[in-house]
Amino acid sequence: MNAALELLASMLPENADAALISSKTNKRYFTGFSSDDGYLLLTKNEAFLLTDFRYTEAAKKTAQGVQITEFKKLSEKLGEMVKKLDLKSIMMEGSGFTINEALRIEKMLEPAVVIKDQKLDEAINKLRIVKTSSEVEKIIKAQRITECALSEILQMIKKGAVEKDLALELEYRIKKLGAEDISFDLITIAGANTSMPHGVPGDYVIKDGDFVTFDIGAVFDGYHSDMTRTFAIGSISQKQERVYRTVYEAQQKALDAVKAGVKASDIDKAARDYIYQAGYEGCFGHSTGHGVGLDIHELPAVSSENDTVLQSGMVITVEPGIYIPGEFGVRIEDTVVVTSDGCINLCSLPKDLSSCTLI
Ligand SMILES: [Mn+2]
Repeated sequence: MNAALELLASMLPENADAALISSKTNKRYFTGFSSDDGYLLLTKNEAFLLTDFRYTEAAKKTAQGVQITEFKKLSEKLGEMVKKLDLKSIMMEGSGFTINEALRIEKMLEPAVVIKDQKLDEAINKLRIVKTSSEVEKIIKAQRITECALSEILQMIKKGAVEKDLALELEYRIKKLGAEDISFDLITIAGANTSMPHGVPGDYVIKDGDFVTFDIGAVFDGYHSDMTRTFAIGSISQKQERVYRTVYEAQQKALDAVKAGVKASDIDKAARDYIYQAGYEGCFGHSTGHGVGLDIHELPAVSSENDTVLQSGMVITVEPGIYIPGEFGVRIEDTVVVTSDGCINLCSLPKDLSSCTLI
């Protein structure tokens, strides 16, 4: 077994003989191997990756710390393993299986009993929420690719450009620069569309005085990056300028509040209080951030509801925004690593208004 698998095995409660893991990202987290199909079966001292013929060769090359176990019929193989390993009780992920799949698997595991609680998910989340240095390295690599790609197309962000052309061009460059994928459908929206936090790039043609929002990221070796910059095209109104400066300051307040020992909700509060006091209550309807890793949105949520205490090694986004429907919106987002006395910002592109003003 590898270190991550050993840790999880040591966290299995006494009444559980094994854990069965199905979700793609959790399988990747524990084995380094990514596939939609197959299961990870972990006992207290052994780990097996159950896979079918289509994935056996790739799994043997890539998967770490597990015995690759090929199956022709999953029900037969699972039954055989339950018997051979003398498994009496098995935990299953609450979030990795659909109800149909869980019912089907539960039958296959008989006579072992499936433990139905959240404990396995909690144990996995506890490991995944704090990143190792090698995980952080991968997020940094994804972020560098994103910044490089954005820098390459910066001169295209101007009057006359079409939103979806910018998204396409950026996606091409991100992949060309070595990313395995984009983090999510890239958001490159402009003008009145920027008031929709997750607007979809379309045929809109950028004009003078527009804000253009880029919420973008890449995936490197499974790990995501996430960054948002809002650009001003030519000259903007005083109202736009005030909103930009308010978001900029709010983000700074939130970044200044990040350090180990602080509650996630306090980071949200730092940004939210500043925005509300500036008169924009009701214009910031999403939370301030989220964890980032093998999933683009993972724990901890940086929201007013979440009192999780930040620990060194957590990777979170800080992304306040102000959105005025029908007019415009501004969001500024960085991804940071929490440290004992603050944070390390993984985003190095400037975000002050003069740097983000393009002609
Ligand atoms: Mn984000």
